[in-house]
Amino acid sequence: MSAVIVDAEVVVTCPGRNYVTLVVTTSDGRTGLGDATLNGRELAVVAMLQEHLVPLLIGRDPSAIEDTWQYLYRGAYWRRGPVSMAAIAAIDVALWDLKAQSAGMPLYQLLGGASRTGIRAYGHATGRTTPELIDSISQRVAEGFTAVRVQTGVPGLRRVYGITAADADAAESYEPAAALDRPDEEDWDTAAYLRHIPQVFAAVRERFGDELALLHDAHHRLTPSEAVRLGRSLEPFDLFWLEDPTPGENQAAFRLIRQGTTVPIATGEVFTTVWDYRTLVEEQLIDYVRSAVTHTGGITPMRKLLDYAAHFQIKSAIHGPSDISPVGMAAALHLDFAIHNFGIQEYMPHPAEASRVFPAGYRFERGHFTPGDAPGLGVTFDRAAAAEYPYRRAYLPVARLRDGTMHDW
Ligand code: EZ4
Ligand code: CO
Repeated sequence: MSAVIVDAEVVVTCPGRNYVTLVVTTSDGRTGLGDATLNGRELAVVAMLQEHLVPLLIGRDPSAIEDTWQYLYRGAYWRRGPVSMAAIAAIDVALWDLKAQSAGMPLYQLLGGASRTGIRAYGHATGRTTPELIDSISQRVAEGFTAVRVQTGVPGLRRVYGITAADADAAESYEPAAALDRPDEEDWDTAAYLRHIPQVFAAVRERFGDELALLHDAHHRLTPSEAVRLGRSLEPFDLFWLEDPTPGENQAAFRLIRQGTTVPIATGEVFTTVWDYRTLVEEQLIDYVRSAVTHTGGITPMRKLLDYAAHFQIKSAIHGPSDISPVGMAAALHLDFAIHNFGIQEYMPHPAEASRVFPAGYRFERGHFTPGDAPGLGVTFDRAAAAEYPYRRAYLPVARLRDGTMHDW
């Protein structure tokens, strides 16, 4: 008789930040890992898994990945949404991990094999002032990165998205999800931002030359016309992309941006299905798909989404913040390695404690990753180490305008 799923355990751990991990065990004693981390809403996914999805897995055939995905997605009646799709993603990735382990192959082999020798990644640079930012970019370049996301403080604003707080450890604080009772508050002034950014990119280009790829994340802050103004003002500095210029719920807004500027556009880190991309892809309104394997239902739908995008000359740029665990990062790297339309991979280092909890086989060298050749995802989960770091409630910040009005973060 072929193996069945006998257990699926959900483990929450906080090695520097919260992670939700699914451990699927089969009757022949194999285990597969999935990442179900949804930053700031972690326990909602835990409940979705423990209360609703794990009971459906027990006794199922672990090799029937597509059928299990359809069973959980169509079978719920209530489709989409980040909580459901993160829960389904963890199951899907754990089943791919199991299948690749049984085959004795690294997962990328099951996805078609290597399409490249290395996975180009971009690192993160941040500074409250331009000299501080230049130092930060220099560090990334010294580490081997050939592409860097550049975020900067804005004069007159206390704290904005992506900027290290004065009292924080710069290496780990791009994502300020903080263990506080209430979200931290950042301030925002679009006019000040639009005035400041072009001179920052001028200084960065001047200092680092033409070759270094520069990326920037507007983090959903702008209207389409403001995005056009920003895009145009950055055209002389040859950006690799402008990310999330405007909130993505209204896909048609991207038509206005596309008509107004030639800056390449990346979006989708908060999207959860292919439907969120339909207008963007069919009308070629974006250049890069930012979805995370962890938040978009796993490897199964991500492969379909990226193959669909490929037919419209749109490339991958899988979300890789430190709130995706090394399990989710490994899943992204295997997919990156196999698909044809790979663009770039985001990389934000995990806290050092997280590397203890999730020993991973992927490697970073000269700005590029390789997923490793261990069977499956190539990541293990140290349960004893995980138990040393209990969950801590944490929230992402919010942003307010100068008069106190809530704005998009
Ligand atoms: O703010 O992952 O491009 N990366 C990003 C991230 C997101 C966080 C949210 O959980 O915008 O830093
Ligand atoms: Co982003």
